[in-house]
Amino acid sequence: MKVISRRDGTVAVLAVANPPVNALSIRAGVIDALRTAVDAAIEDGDVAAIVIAGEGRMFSAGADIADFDSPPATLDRFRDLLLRIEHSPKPVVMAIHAVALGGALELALSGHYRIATEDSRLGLPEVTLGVLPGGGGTQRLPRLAGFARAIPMMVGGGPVSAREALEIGLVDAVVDGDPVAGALAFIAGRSPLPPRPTGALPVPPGGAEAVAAARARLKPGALNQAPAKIVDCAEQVFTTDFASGLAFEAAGFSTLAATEGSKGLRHAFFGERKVAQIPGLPRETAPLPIDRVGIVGGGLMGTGIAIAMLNAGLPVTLVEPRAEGRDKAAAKIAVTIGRDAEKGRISRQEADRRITLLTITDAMDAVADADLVIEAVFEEMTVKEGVVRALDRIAKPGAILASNTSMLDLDVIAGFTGRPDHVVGLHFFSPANIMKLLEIVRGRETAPVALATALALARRIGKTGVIAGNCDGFIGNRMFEEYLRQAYFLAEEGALPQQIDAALEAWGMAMGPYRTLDLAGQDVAWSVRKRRAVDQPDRPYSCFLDRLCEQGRFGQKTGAGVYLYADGRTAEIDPEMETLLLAHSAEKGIARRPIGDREIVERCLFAMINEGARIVAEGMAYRPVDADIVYLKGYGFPAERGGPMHYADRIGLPVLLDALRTLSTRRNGWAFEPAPLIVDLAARGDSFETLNG
Ligand code: HSC
Repeated sequence: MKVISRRDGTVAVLAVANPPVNALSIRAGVIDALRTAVDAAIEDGDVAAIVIAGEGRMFSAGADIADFDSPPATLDRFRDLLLRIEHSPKPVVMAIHAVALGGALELALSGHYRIATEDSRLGLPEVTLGVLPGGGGTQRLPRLAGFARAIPMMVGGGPVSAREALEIGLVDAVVDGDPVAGALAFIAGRSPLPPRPTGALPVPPGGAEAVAAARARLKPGALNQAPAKIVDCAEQVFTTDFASGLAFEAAGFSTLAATEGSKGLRHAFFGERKVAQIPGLPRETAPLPIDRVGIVGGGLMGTGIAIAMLNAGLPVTLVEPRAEGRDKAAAKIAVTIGRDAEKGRISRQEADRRITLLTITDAMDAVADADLVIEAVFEEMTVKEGVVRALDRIAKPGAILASNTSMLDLDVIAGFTGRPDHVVGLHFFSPANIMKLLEIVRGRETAPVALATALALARRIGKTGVIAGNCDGFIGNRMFEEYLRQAYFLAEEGALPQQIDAALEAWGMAMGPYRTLDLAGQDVAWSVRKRRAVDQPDRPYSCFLDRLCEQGRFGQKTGAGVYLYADGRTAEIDPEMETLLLAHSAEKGIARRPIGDREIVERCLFAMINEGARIVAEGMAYRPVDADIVYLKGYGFPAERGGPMHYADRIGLPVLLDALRTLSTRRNGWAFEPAPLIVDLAARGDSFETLNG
């Protein structure tokens, strides 16, 4: 039963019951069930008023995102329901608790009155999915809350609290406890309660100014076309009548739902949730409890990881042998958490509470009672070996031992312990307290419950955990290496670093490869290149950046890398780079040629996708979407493109395959030798999506 109907005196109480989030689904029959219940209540002579609520955890998370691609006539069933509620001759009161987002808030807006519990969040996040509020939200919200509040809510997508909603007239009362009891009391206290259709409210003033201000803030050429369309819809409120505004909005919704941007953002939404599923492991498998964390190594990484844990309220014991290192780590942690208090993100008391959760010591034994111990010591196997062997002796039975390695073999590390099933890799990205991605590395013997525990921990500390197999570079850096290799080749063949960066940034990457390298430290990539020269002599790199590194130009931290950083932050083009590149190309006998932006984007991305396909085929990523999420969360890949593997699907694998084959005939073409998985999928007419399960 998708809607539970009951009577309380003369009030019909209708509760949406579609766990886990009460999505207002057309395909699952929720909309039809609600329509039937509303019709019955309106027609029932004994019913004087109607309350609509949500059963369980929340009012509702909105329309079912999986319905978006249905034909407009199907989507209209949702809109017809809202009009039916709005025009009900009996008053309809919405009883909101916890969450009323998107279509759920639009459902609430179609009611005549709204009651919300203190803990409620109300918002129109459609823009984050590349669409607009398509259930009348763009026409009803400005009428109720005014343009100055409504437009930022729709363009920004962020929710408001129940209290804010009350202030702006979005809800009529905020209650403690049971929302239905609150709605019933609201009705009882205001008898008779007249129906009050939102669509019939007078248009408030200030529309033209608010629309002009919002238009001025739009980013030209943005991949997400929803903000501009939302502003157009808001304009309709004061330039046309309600019915025409609704029709304009409905057409805009379908146009946006068909854009690449919306498809990419929806793929990202579902993907982010899919990566939390471990194939073969029942979803209800309970993770192991983590109540205390030990971290060994108080350097940059260890300190960042400690801050991430403390911010989630987890007690941390940080072990650092050097007194100077301990002082530095303590200061860094206090300053970082203190800054959150200064900026008003948390209260001073909360900051103090978090800092008291920290113990810093030089004694490794202090982690004996931790449920999880993370080693974040120097990236050198012999150093890791000593620490991990000691930890295996010290840590209590059943505790998880994690390595923060970004490049060493996890199976070798697990072999230093008597509990390889409880060893995982936790590859944090720097700064570890900020970056959203956590690659969770699965060793040969890692138990699924240890992975489930790491995933739960990631969520608890506000990160997206993605499980990666134990291969060099895991998912992210292994694909990034191929992307960088092309960026290097393109530079020695004729493009300048600033052109390569600009082309990829215009395509949507948050930062081009050269600016990324300058930020991360050119020395890091240099050490990888040196390692590769020994490991993989048959897969050459361009070595022009090595010359830069030999001069100590390691990027932002040294004031110069590929770019110059006079103020320590802003990248300025260094004319010397062109001189260096011309000399390098001449020395290598490469005739430089003009290179277009399209070639830059294709070569960098196709090389990355090709490696992604190998990673999937080897089982190093469970599914292609796992590689997508790594890129969206950790590498500044544009969410509207849905991640590299999704982007490949959008181009079409046969087209990608043709391009790979052509590129494989050119200079250094070995890097484009098509991955067998792409060949197979293209031959079968399949896509990466078919492997996502
Ligand atoms: C919208 O409402 C469009 C409207 O303007 C109407 C347009 C007009 C006509 C349209 C008709 C179509 N749909 O996040 P969790 C799943 S756009 C489908 O882990 P939490 C989720 O995939 C919508 N599924 O839970 C997951 O599935 P799994 C605007 C949805 O407690 C499961 O529910 N609303 C779904 O951490 C649990 O989700 C939003 O953008 C949905 N709307 O967080 C809100 N929402 O178990 C999106 C969730 O199989 N949702 N699922 O992996 C959220 O932000 C979060 O889910 C909550 C709960 C904060 C609600």
